[in-house]
Amino acid sequence: MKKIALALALILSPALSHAAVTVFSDNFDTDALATNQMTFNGGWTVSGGTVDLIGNPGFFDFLPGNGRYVDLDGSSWQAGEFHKDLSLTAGVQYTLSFDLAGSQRGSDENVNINFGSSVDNLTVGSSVGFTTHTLLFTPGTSGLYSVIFQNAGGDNVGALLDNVSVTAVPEPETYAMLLSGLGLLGFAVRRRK
Ligand SMILES: [Ca+2]
Ligand SMILES: [Ca+2]
Ligand SMILES: [Ca+2]
Repeated sequence: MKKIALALALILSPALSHAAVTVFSDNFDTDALATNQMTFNGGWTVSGGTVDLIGNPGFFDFLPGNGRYVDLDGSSWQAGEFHKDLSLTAGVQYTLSFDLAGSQRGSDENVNINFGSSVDNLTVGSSVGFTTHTLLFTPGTSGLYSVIFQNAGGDNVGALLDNVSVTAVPEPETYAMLLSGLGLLGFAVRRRK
């Protein structure tokens, strides 16, 4: 029983310190450089237009030092909807974090961001560097939810996107459920003995 208690303490200690759990993380650095790129290692899909995968080494690398990143308006005169589905749990608060930069090519850009039912709309000046933004979402029911970035317009010059992540900090009720579940388990183990 002592061993079980120790194991449980080890399992629970990171949870009890309210450590954030990373659900999804993508810096685009392993994706292939290409205009109108449609294939992404992070499982993104592009619909209704295109995006470009640009950056290091020297492929339209407008902001060197960030590896590779996404130009949200591709090279087909139609900005694509950049879309990633994630399986999320009811009652857990999720934080979408992403770095957005201006086009670096003279035009201000407007980007609509959806995370589940949460919406944000950002206008980024051309010369703005990568800046971190966050958007919160707590699903009412468990299931698949979307992260969507949609650049307005279709002039082949878009805002730049990098370092997209979704993290979760479980609610106190989740811990309570977890602890009562473990308590029952301990009771069952004792009874068997
Ligand atoms: Ca990157
Ligand atoms: Ca482009
Ligand atoms: Ca534009």
